[in-house]
Amino acid sequence: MEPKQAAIITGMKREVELLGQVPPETHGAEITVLDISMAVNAAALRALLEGGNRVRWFDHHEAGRVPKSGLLEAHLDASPSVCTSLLVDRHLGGRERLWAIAAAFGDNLSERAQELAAGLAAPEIEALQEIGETLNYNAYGEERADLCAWPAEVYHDLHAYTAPFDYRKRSTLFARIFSQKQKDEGALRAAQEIYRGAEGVVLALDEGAAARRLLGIFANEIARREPALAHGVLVRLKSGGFRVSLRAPLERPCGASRLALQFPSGGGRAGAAGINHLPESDRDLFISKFKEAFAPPC
Ligand SMILES: [Mn+2]
Repeated sequence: MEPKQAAIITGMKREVELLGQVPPETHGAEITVLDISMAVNAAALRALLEGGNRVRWFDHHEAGRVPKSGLLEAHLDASPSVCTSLLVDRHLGGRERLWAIAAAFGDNLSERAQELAAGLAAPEIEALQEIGETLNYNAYGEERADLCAWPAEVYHDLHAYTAPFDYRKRSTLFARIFSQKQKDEGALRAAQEIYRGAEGVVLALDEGAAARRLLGIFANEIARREPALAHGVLVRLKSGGFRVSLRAPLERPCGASRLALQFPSGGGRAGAAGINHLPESDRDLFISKFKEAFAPPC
């Protein structure tokens, strides 16, 4: 809406300390910050404001203390029904609503996205959902080489399109990411069920780029499909043993960290936790502890 000559700084999903990558000698610049927490970037923000830069910030993570400065314009809202694109949409008065809907789908706010999409035809809604979910998928990986395309490249490609439906149809970069996502989904669907009980399911799959990129999304998806069950995904490592990803039942989000902490490399939260390395010889022990940890009432 406000085209400017700009340098783009971006990262993978968990690379969120991005403001520190703005050269510290920057003065009098206009900086737009999207979808990263102000709390984790507080020191860099303070320095840039002291350097006389104007900063405009849109975000939905915990912000911490917001500095008082005439140079800072903050659009912050941590309520679970918004994402950064919906905050930008609010600021723009809905002038680019279709892109906002696509992005809301990408941030797993499909209910909000569906509400905003009321009145669109089903194939249009599907195209917006594919755009959001595919671009969100492209942010995941353990290292940069795992990503199908660097997000800045995606930005420049996408920016050339006015309408998302055109982008969905014509962008070859998008098509490449979309087909890789489908391949990864195929690889993860081949996961083998090694335990199923009244309290949950444990799956095993092989280590590889598909697991590195998609495991987080996959674990959330299977948890949603069977919300009464706990889920464990064992990724078989080439070097031996497993890396474990745990989700408590969505209907009873407790037990995951309690189970993970019974192993030396475990950690996490009550609803979602993990074990960095589970030796092959501890597999059966893990399954018996899994049954214990999620046996109701957990
Ligand atoms: Mn977000």
